Amino acid sequence: MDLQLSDEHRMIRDMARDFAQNEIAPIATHYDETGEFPAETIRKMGAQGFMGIAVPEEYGGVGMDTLAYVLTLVEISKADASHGTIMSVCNSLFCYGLLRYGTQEQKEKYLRAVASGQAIGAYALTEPQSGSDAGNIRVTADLSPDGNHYVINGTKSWISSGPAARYIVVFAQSDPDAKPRYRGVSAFVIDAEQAGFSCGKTEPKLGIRASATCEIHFEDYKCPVENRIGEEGDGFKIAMSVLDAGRIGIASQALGIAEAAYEASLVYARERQAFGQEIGHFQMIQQKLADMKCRIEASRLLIYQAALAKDEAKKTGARYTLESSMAKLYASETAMLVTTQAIQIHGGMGYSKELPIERYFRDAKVTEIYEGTSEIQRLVIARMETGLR
Ligand code: COS
Repeated sequence: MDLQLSDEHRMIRDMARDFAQNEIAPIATHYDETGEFPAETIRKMGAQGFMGIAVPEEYGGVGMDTLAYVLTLVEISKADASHGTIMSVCNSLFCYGLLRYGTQEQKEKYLRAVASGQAIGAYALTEPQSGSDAGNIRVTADLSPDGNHYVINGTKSWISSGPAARYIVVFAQSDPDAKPRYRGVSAFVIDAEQAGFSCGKTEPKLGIRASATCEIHFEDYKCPVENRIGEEGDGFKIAMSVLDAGRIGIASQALGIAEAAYEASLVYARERQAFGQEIGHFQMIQQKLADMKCRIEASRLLIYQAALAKDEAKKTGARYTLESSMAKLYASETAMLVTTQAIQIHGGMGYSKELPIERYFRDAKVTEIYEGTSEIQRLVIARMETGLR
């Protein structure tokens, strides 16, 4: 694995860092406290090209690779994980799926709008009864007798960016008799401004509070046949392969959160005095810092490996499920460990809302849950390694 960043990679990372520190970091606390959606900075990120980094320029993106996306997302998440969530969903869960499986017309209409930052994209897989058991989908998509459209009915839950999204990739059962059930799932791209779509309750969340998350409802929503992504019954595999890409994004978000917490801890360890000296002199603090640093750098390597595997897969068609799950598992558990230790190092100040440390801790937790819990990542890794299901 070549660990040297190219000039181009360094350039986009530095640009993202400047943007994140100047535009996002100063407002992060406000949006965390209010839970408002940060529409203005998201619009600016769209204008910078941050919503379609690995999308070719012909479809409104920046045309860079997955490593460029990772570097950018780490910087954004370091300033504020909520902005990181919105960015990750647009890039990975929406754009990647359409780029890989969409028709030319779908790419022109929907991919371009989201990749160029003109509209927000979302991804709707989870339902009240199906989180980890993603194949157990109850939302239905019935083909009309004239074969022109599907009628979609049901509820999806925990939809990141749901209240703000214009276009959403939705997974629904188009063949309820299929055995196993996941073989009856199809994927669609829907327009939230069409009749039959509505947003339900917004989730009050522990962390990533500025990234709006809600239920969405379909009531006789008419989805034209040309909005189906892939063939009928391909939906579950499309959902899973898109999550392979998405998990690299969440791993990057987790790394950004961990870096922010670690850097704050370093500064504090150099400055805070106790027992007549800076607390960084104490071995118990040193041990924490050393473990945090090692976990962060190991996460980075796993994420870069997954990013390279994903780009390689474009040529070979191979799956990078293993690399992606390893990166997500390790980076998210690192984010939780590092933010927990960061609070400990900061003591009372870490527990106070006067510093962002407690926000990092709250934001880190979701990375062990969404886009596949740590338990699901372990299951995926073990299945890939043993070949057993
Ligand atoms: N890429 C392509 N195809 C995949 C795939 C992937 N990453 N993962 C599974 N598939 C395919 C399998 O090859 C299998 O295909 P066949 O029908 O040809 O055999 C099919 O999908 C079913 O796979 P599997 O039997 O492994 O499905 P399970 O029901 O056992 O579920 C888990 C697998 C649990 C791993 C899956 O449901 C999962 O990832 N759950 C978590 C969902 C999630 O992350 N939710 C968060 C939503 S976004 S916030």
